[in-house]
This record gives sequence, C-alpha cells and structure tokens, in this order.
Amino acid sequence: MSLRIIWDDITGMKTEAIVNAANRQLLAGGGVCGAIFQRAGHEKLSRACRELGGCETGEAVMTPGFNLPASYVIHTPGPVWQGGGQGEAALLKACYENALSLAKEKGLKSLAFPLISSGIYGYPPEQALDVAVGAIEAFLKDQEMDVWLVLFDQSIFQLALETYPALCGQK
Ligand code: AR6
Repeated sequence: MSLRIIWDDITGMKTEAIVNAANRQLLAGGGVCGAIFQRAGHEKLSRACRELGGCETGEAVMTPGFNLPASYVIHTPGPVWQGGGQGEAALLKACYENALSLAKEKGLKSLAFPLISSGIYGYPPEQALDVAVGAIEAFLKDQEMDVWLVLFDQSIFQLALETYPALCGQK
C-alpha cells in the first residue's frame, strides 16, 4: 500500500477510481475534467453529475466511470488560488482527505489523483504538490490503499522528481 507519483494521462488509469479536479457545478470543464468527461462519455457522465446537483469546494462525490477503464470517478472541486490567504491550503487538503475517505467508505483499494487546482485554478504547482503528498501520506499511515498521483505536465513531474524522488516512478 503506497503512494506513487507518475507522469501520465489519468483517463487511462486502471485504478478502481480516478479523481476529477471538478467545479462546484459538476459541469464538464477544460483541463483534466474535460478529458475525463470526454473519455467517460460526455452524455452519461453529465447526467450522473446533474443528478448529484453540485458539490462544495473541498467536498467529494462519486459517479460511475462509464467508458473509462476506472469503475468510478470521485469529483472534488479544488479552491481557486487567490494568493494563499483565503484558506486555499486547508480547502485543497480537504479535497484529498474527503476523496480518500469516500474511496475508503466504498471499499475501494486503488485510487488515482490529478494535481488538483494546479491548472486553470492557478494553485502554484510546488505548493499543490506538497499539500497532495502530505494529505495522501497522512491517510496511508493507517489505511490500506494504492494511491497514484498522476502528473500530466512534464515540468510539474520534473518538480516532483526533484522534491520527492523516492515516490516517483513507473506504473
Ligand atoms: N491527466 C492528468 N492530469 C491532467 C490531465 C490529464 N489528462 N489534463 C490536465 N491535467 P485543471 P484545476 C493536469 O486545470 O486547476 C476545469 O475546467 C493539469 O496539468 O484540470 O483544478 C474544471 O471543470 C494540472 O496540473 O484543474 C474546473 O472548472 C492539473 O491536471 C477547473 O478546470 C489540474 O488542472 C479546475 O481547475
């Protein structure tokens, strides 16, 4: 049971669930969210999200994965970066904690995260990485789960290689 950081496209992950860096309306957006909706099947995932009626920042909800290799998608809206003084770090930490708790509650044993908030929402990647690794490692201290942090941007993966070399590797 461990955390691995890899450089890949999360939509191809064969973990039981993948996490979507969502918006509060749970609408198909750009970035990783757009890629997930496209590969899952836009219609089906949009309908499932509509039935949930939205999700607050830092909370997490789950839908089927439809056409994705992963059986489920856990949607969690990250905070928009506003300079760091608006509780962004606590909200981002809550995204990881609530997604992991939901996965545990559903009995899932493997989960893949993107680096939430580090794209369109503007969270500085280095700080976003520290929040992600801190929250996931704290959870794994007393829980059994295979967790992947899937980085898409080569420069962010390079940052992870420099900061957390022991965690970086292949699928
Ligand atoms: N696999 C893994 N990571 C990816 C992929 C992918 N296929 N595509 C992009 N990323 P972002 P946010 C990385 O912008 O900042 C959406 O419109 C990307 O390089 O996807 O939380 C939502 O609907 C970046 O490091 O999410 C919201 O409205 C990370 O995923 C808003 O954007 C997060 O970037 C959320 O913004």
